[in-house]
Amino acid sequence: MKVPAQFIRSWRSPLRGPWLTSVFAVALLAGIPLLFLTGLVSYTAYNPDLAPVNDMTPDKGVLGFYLFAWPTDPYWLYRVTQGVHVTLGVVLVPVLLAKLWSVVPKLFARPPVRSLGHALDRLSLLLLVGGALFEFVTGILNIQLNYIFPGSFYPLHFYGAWVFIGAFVAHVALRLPRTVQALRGRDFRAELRTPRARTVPEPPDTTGLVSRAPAPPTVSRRGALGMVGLGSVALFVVTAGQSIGGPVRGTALLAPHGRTPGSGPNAFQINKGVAATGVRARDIGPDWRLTVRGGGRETVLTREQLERLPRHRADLPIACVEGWSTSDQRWEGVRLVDLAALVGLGHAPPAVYVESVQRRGSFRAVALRDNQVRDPRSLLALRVNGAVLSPDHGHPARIIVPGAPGVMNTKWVRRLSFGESSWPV
Ligand SMILES: Nc1nc2c(c(=O)[nH]1)N[C@H]1C(S)=C(S)[C@@H](COP(=O)(O)O)O[C@H]1N2
Ligand SMILES: [Mo]
Repeated sequence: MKVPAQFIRSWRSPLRGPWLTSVFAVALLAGIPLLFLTGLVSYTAYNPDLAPVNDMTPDKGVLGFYLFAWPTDPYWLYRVTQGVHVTLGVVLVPVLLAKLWSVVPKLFARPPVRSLGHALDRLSLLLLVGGALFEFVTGILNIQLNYIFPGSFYPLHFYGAWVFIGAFVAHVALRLPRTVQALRGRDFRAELRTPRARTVPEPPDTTGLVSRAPAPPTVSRRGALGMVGLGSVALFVVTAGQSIGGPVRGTALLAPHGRTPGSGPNAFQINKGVAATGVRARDIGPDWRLTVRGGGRETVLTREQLERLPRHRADLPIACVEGWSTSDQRWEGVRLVDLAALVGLGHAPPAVYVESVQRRGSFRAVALRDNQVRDPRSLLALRVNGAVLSPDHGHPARIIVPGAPGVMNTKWVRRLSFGESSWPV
């Protein structure tokens, strides 16, 4: 397809140029590595390598080289790493869009390929821009609960992240000298003092970013930077509250779950309740039983029997992959260690496979690693904040583990299988 000449000439903003592009680039250079690292860390928190239950492609081949056993200390670990990941991702959206806007004329540069080097460069840009858009779009869809992708979010977002970061590293290596040079070409503070009337295009250059037929400015560079900056600040203000939790949650205007979870001991964020997961009343009623298996043994308990086991407390938050967290809640229940002891595995409890009564949908079952089982704060909780768990929070019994993603805290638990040899997967 041939792009008409007047279309190319229509990129006439007098603001475009290597300096402005470089300012946006520096902001992304500061943010993207942290976004990538918190993303990698978040993936580890799922224990993806722990048998093919938490993830369909458990060890991710060579890309799983960095996986490590997710610790239970500090107990707010995932709350912070995932809060940073999601909030930062949202906040960087205006910067990413501005950066793409600043270079968009290059997308239509003619001829499309000038040399082999140029072809490779454009291919890397395709991976860079495609990777960035893919990661931001899948991430935002996920936190807005739009699970429209084929297959699971995790492998898509994970592999996409590696493609993106590969292209990102190559791009930074190739463009850094040019970026440094461009930034030196103009004084940032002087630019912030320049009003629209005195805004002139950057000098003509070889990068192809500066318009060859610039229109008169409608906004200063200061105004453009301010708009992007304010956009990011505004997004921060309406997003961060969901990660902080508690009363601050009221500021999280973009939170998809609503902002006020009611009142009473069970009044904190619910992800999917009984209705959304299709849990039947009779499965969590008086006929409910807990099965504990492992070491070749099996024992079945009623809720009354469970109530009579030694009861412990732990103040722990729920921190979801979607970025929201609750403040610390006071959970009360039976230690996982004590449940392992029921089947003779109390001295060195192994990993456990936790199944809920749920018969369809995701998050029906997860595996917890031995270090999580052994933490004395890891409970099969029966009560929260002094009251019996509400059905939506997982009555008759739910898991709560320090430091772990919310999804590890299985609700409506039906069966605990200690030791991988007892796992039905
Ligand atoms: N059985 C079951 N347990 C589950 C879920 C689920 O859908 N089904 N959702 C998980 C997710 S993703 C989160 S974040 C937490 C939320 O717990 P809450 O709804 O009590 O806040 O529960 C986890 N436990
Ligand atoms: Mo979650």
